[in-house]
Amino acid sequence: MAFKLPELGYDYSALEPHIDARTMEIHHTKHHAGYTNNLNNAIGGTDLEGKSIEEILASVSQHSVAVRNNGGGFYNHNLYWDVMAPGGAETPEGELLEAINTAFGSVDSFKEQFVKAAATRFGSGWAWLVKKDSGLVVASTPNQDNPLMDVAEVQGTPILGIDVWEHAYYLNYQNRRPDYINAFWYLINWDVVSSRFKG
Ligand code: MN3
Repeated sequence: MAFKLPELGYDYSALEPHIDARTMEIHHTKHHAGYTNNLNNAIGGTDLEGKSIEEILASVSQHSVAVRNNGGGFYNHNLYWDVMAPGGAETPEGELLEAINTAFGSVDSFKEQFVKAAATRFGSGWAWLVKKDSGLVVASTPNQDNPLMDVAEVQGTPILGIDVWEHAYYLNYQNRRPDYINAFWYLINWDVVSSRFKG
């Protein structure tokens, strides 16, 4: 079974004015579709066929660069669309809120760390809220790497992530990555993040 580009479950215009419809459409139908196709091509006829994406990423150091880049790209964008789904809680609640407070002191200081990780990631990459056995941490990764990978500096389960590749914001924000990062807070569906946290 080949990996499949997911439907978003909402319109490309649903995240306006924070992320414009054209950016969403290109990001989904070109970039994410590209990672998905290239991942399928990279694993076709190998023993990775039929494995889950999580399994593939956990042993990514043993696979090709194409599997690392496109497997990461496939997984990361699935998570990104999911955590920005319209509706749901506007702030962290319940067990997730408690875990954020325990790890960072407050939601505001979590946000500060997350913004810093996203803003200071040099070049292309991602910033993450990561669930580890020891609690929550903020991390960032280059390119399409993520914390599920055995090559990642900080390993764990990503429960929130922001794409800071220029293709995620350039049409609307040009070079103003910080403005895009600030807008991201209006888009997060904390119910989705919570259920990923409970996983
Ligand atoms: Mn992207």
